Amino acid sequence: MRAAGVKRAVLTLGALGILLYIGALLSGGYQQTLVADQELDVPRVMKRFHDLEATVNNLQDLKGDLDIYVKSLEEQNPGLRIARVRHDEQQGLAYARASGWRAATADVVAILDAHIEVHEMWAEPLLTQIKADRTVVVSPVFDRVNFDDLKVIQYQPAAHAFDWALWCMYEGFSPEYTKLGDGSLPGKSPSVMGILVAERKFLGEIGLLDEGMKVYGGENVELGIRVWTCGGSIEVVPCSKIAHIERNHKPYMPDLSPAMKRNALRVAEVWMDEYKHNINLAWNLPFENHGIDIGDVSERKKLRERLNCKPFKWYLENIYPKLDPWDNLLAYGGMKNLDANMCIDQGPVPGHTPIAYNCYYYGPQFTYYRENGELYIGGIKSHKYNDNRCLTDVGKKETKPGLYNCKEAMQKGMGIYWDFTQEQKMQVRRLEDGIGSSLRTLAGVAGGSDLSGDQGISLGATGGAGVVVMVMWSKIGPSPADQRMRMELDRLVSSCGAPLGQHHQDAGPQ
Ligand SMILES: [Mn+2]
Repeated sequence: MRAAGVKRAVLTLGALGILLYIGALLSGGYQQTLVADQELDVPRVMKRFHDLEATVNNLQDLKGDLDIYVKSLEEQNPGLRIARVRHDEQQGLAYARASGWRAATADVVAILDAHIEVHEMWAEPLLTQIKADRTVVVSPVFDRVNFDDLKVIQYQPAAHAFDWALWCMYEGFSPEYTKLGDGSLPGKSPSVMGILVAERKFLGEIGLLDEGMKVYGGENVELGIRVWTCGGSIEVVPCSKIAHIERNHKPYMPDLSPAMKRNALRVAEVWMDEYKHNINLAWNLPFENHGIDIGDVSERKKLRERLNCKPFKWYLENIYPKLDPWDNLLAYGGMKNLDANMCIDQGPVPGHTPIAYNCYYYGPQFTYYRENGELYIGGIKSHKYNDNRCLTDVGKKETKPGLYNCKEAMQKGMGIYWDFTQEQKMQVRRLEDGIGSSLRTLAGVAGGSDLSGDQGISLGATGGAGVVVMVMWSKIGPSPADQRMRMELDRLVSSCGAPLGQHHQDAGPQ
């Protein structure tokens, strides 16, 4: 039955090309892409490929043994033709997938991981969408297969999203979609997780994948942004299901972050316009001179120009409004008390008490200052639906500042808006209900001479004892392209130069 179903769909649209990407191997090996142009039993073939990957454990098995296996598949399935594309060295996921696309001849290509299996009738709902609109790129819904016991856990349909570091995640579909009340309808998605099905020629017209990316990561987000801004769309199709093994590690590299950073910086440079530095922020990289070679992006920039793609701002506003644009961020870095030579730190987690600590400028000391006066310690969230941890003035009687989710702090009437100018004392703004009825200053490090342990931070009335100078630093230099950042790293170690600016005058809790 399912063979007939697939064939019917295939007859409508021509042969269904299946690209299978077999991951690069442990020892920095090469990658292979199998391309099957066939009109037979897609699920069965997929399963065979999956079995193949499961049994292939070293490079040798992917040489002669693979040839024999491919041949036996063709013999068992007359009409099936499998082309294998072999690379002599590791080329990265985007390149490997693109080379499979180049070898394909069918009207539609499916780019899949090797460690998946498809459910019955997975192809038809995808092909239906593509037949109606050749510019739509579709993804099935992935069930999760445990890597250890191979149990299948059903996943609900969801949009494929990402954060500013370009890690992917699931998100609910839009409210408009939910209102329709029909969970079988395809839902719009800002990106794809990686697996995708598209009209072959359309995928080529819009630039396939960024083959300048290395190893792993980011190529799916690049595709998502590109498809949307250059005239296409992306849908997750609930009626199409596959099962995907979530591996406990990726075999091609023990630490993916160097490749992720590089690839993300390429996406930023080509597609993100005035928002590109958010990638640096998310990865804590200097805006300039970050020392990461991103390769040549000139061809990708030309592609964007040639396709006359919309600005990234349009994408943020219309396609991915849940992503916080971080456009009202004035500064980030660490915040140092010059007198005590210590930095503000989020303190123990779980917990709500920031501390003064020796400056080391890693995650727990990352500080973000927003135009509205909010000041986050210990990180900033990529999505509007996630709350940040605000430095708060808990109340008049409490002399220690707190660290609470901003919305929660607001509801409880705590002071979360701070006036800060470089080299000045930092004050929480007066609130109506009497908290901070006189402006209170973040001040004082208890036992300031002892720098060995956790130190208290306190709040005092303006002009009172313990007024300190706070310094915010940033790893980035001032960039004409981005006036948000006005501080320099060298001021951290030298004499803390120019003031941050007068930004606080027109800011406030509107
Ligand atoms: Mn995978």
